[in-house]
Amino acid sequence: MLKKQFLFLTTATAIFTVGTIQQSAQAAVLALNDDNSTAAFEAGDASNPGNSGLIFWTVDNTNHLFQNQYWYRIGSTNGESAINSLNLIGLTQNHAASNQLTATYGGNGFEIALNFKLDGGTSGSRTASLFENIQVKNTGSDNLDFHLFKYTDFDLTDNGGDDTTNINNGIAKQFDDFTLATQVIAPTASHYQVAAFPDILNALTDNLPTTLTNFSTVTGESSYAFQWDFALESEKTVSITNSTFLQPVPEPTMTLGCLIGFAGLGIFSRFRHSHNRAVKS
Ligand SMILES: [Ca+2]
Ligand SMILES: [Ca+2]
Ligand SMILES: [Ca+2]
Repeated sequence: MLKKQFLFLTTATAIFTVGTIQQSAQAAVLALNDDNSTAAFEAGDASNPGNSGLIFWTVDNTNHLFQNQYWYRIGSTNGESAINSLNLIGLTQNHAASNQLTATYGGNGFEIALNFKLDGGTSGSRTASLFENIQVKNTGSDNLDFHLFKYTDFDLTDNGGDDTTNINNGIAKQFDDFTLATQVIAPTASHYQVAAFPDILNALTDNLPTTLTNFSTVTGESSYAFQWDFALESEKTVSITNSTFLQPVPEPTMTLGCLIGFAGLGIFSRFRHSHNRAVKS
């Protein structure tokens, strides 16, 4: 315990410059900033499972994210825990509100290091990217039956009710009329799920072991998750990356959609015309 505290204070004073972290490891919201984009990361605060991890991500002043967080489980008998319920043993950012940060959590026989890098686009472009790397290291002598969950709740263009989400071949796409979010993960997940909100959040916060269902498409208020199951040997590290891109819904897609719509109406009209004639004759 003393060693952990010492490590924490050393990290905080040597690298970190935002004062709040020394007051309480349980309440630390850090900003990430780059060009047209800002995100906020709640590193601690285990009191509200829906309010930890990344808690917003704006692009050109429009927020698209409600939550982006990791849960884990060891073995297959208990429920999952959010990583911010672990001890926060390191929180590093070169300077306040720079575009990168790393949070390190210590558990019983393992450590989790989570690294974010935000890459905003030019002002008005409505594009931005977020790169995440999460490393789970077995620091003990026993092998760990590890289950890691990445949970994402976009509410695109400030409203999740008109969003459609689909996961296909390990790529999650969520869109409304204005914004497209694409998330690419590596390595391939063991399981995934798209569900109406808050089904997945409830599954990750109950007391039962959860295996995601591989359900792939939902329209309306929703969130999604990926699950990696792996055997983590002593002293070994598993690394998982996620790249997420926000962009405007491409205009050509909308135009093509309109053309298909008009063409479809034309065909329907002709069909109905000939059908009516056939019935009448
Ligand atoms: Ca929306
Ligand atoms: Ca569960
Ligand atoms: Ca949502």
